[in-house]
Amino acid sequence: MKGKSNSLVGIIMGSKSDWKTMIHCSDTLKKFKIKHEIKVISAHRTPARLHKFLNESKKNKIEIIIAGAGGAAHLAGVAASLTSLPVLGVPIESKLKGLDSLLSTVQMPSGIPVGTLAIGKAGAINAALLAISILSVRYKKIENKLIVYRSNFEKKIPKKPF
Ligand code: RP5
Repeated sequence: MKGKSNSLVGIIMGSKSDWKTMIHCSDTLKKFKIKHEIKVISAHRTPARLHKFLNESKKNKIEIIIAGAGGAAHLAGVAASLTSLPVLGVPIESKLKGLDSLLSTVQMPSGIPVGTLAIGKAGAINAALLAISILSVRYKKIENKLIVYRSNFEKKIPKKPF
């Protein structure tokens, strides 16, 4: 049974400035009609908000957390330490072109994993697609949509480069 929010995915991001990247994650989930929550939550600026959100996520039966953050991007890692839900991390493009964000998100020491995607827009889209793929194990309707998406995606790839 779903929780009162009905959302399957929770998207969090360290700053409002991350929205221009994370909107692509939300748009991809929307294409699959997957309900999701979107919040600005920072591990260092709003730690209490992070705790509250993750506690409520469990109660609201959210199944996957997607966290986008830039710079010293510890949001996904801290979120993963506070929940047993799968956490996908999107490194936001930063002053250092996102390399700092990528390393901060991907280099989790063993024990608390973060499924880290690519830097920026591609990562935001792929985080949604990976969440969809995880959900498709349990939800047949989502699996069917993913099969159609993949088949259409393949058709869009030209056979020749010219
Ligand atoms: C991080 O710091 C955020 O995730 C954002 O990518 C970065 C910069 O934040 P702002 O200074 O734009 O608010 O916590």
